Amino acid sequence: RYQAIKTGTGNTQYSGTVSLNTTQSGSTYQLYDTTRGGHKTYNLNHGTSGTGTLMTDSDDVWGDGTGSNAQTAGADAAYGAQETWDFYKNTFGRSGIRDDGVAAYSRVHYSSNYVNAFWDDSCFCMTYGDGSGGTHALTSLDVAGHEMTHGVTSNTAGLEYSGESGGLNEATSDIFGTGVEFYANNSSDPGDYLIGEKIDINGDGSPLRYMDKPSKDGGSADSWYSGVGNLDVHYSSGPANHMFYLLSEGSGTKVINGVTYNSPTSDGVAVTGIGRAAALQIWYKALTTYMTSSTNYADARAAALSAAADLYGTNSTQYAGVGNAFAGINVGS
Ligand code: ASN
Ligand code: ZN
Ligand code: CA
Repeated sequence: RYQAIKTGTGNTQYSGTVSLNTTQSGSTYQLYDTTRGGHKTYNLNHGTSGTGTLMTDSDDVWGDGTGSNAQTAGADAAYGAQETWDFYKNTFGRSGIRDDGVAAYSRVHYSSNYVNAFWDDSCFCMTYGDGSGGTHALTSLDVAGHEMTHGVTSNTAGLEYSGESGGLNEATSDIFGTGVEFYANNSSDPGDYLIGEKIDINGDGSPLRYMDKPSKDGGSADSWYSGVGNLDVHYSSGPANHMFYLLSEGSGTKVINGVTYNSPTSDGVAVTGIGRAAALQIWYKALTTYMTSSTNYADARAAALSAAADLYGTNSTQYAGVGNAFAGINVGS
């Protein structure tokens, strides 16, 4: 039967009106992007297993920008998958989560009022809940990029999800989730060093996490200390998130896309940033070349230094920047 690649319109909840690649099958449109490894978006319709049903539509306009329209979460999820695919492909030359050219799939409307989103290696798929009240799905760009990055991490370094390696696993998801958000350059959700600022998970408009000063969330550590691996992985991620901010932007006060950051260092010594683009390249190479399942904070410093040496040389400002940013979180000297 007649099949064609189409350009649909997504009326998302968090990213405004976006273009989505869809598939026309007969007189029906499917939320199926054959141009990015074959990504499909399914509606679980409040179920918790299987795939539910492939999202389909009669006019190729998806959602209405509100969480009360069932297609809206699908539009956000499809957009998140598209931008995450493009970020990894165009930034690192990585072709999908396994780097094999094959897309994962996404499922929306998981359970009821479910306030989380998660990657699952066993189905090679992404799942999104609808959030409290059922109308604030956890489908923002940074959350989508965060969760799918868990798949990249498990297919590369394999950082074990506990102790210091667990914190580094979580931070890697925040780092590349933030990379996706900046990459998308979407005026409704401009890039920032905050995680989950669009999904109102706290009910007061505050983000889940802050990379410039992680302790602003009330639980995360700003710097490494000997017991940091005993924290929940979403808190032991703090020092690595903070290191990435320092490496990218430097310490002190800075305004980016209208958000004011004020990043301290553990020793009070100012750090100069090397730019987000180089910081992303260093972290990706460290993750995919030097980190292993048991990498801790000291090992992560060595991995990032090795990556910076490979990419820029040991006499580069980027190499020195890695040492300075880790010193700013009390790792190395
Ligand atoms: N949203 C959580 C996270 O990515 C769910 C999980 O997989 N632990 O950290
Ligand atoms: Zn995570
Ligand atoms: Ca963000």
